[in-house]
Amino acid sequence: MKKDLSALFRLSLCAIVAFICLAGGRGFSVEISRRPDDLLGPLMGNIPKTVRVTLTAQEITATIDSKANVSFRYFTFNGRVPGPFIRVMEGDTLEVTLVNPKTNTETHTVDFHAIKGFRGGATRMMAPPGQSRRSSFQITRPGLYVYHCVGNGSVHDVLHHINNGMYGLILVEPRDLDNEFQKLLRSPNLKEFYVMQGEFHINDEVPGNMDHEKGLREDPDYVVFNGRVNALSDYPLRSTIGDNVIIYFGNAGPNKISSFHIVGEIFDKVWREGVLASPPFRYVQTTAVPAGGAAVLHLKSEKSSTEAGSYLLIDHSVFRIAKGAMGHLWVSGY
Ligand SMILES: [Cu+2]
Repeated sequence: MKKDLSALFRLSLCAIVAFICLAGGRGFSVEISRRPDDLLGPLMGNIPKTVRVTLTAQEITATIDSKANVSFRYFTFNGRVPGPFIRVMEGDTLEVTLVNPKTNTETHTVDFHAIKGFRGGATRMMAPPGQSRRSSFQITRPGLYVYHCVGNGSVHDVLHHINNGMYGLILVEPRDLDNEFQKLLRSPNLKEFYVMQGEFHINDEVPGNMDHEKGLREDPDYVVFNGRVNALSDYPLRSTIGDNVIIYFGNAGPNKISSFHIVGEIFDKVWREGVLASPPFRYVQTTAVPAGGAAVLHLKSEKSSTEAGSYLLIDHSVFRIAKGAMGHLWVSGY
């Protein structure tokens, strides 16, 4: 009996060690990517309200490159990269709850570029493992904004937590119903998508961890859309000819400016820098989106000028395609 228990103990130990090795290094498969259609539709009503959002910091090991069998220890909001798409209207109050479970190892917080003051909310929302924070903020400026973690607020943590996937977008719809973007939201056959570009610098000696030196050299291993290689090929953007397609595109960086382009398409309207209070640019081939910035892109597909089929989403700094910066838009006929 004693011998049996000892064998059982050894077997359990082996299983635990194998799990830790796989989870910390290569071959542990968890879906990290948020699907591009995972977002709530346009807001209804025009009365200022309180929008409540809960963000849970989750430190997760997941596959970043299934072909090369590479895993990475991500930091996420709500378990996916990017974090949830948050949608409010100009003049609303945003009530944010940040939960940092005690199983985490890092202090987390959130800096909303849509908030004026309080370092974007980061000073109020900073929570060590096992604690949570709640605070409310007035949202006064329309636009498409990035939000991201800055860890404990140190320079190292700012780089580390953005590098590791802790970011998302918040859309502040203009309250003016005559605003051109607001009118687009009320047009027929609307298809909205959520895409974020991010770079990952991975330590060769400690698999799964960030490589600070590669970050300083601005030499990422991966440049990807929605958290991992092939995320937007496995889960492409899907539309039909006749649709009004909107892509909410954000660039987390941490370093590079994205030259976002769709092969064989021209953006009919681009609200550059995510500035919705100004008129859009028309007929744009490639749009530059800075690290920590965003853009709202509109594609009107028409039978006369749009071919059904597959379109490639790329960063037109084309060597980044070899690092993963590619996805697909599938356009079907009637
Ligand atoms: Cu964090």
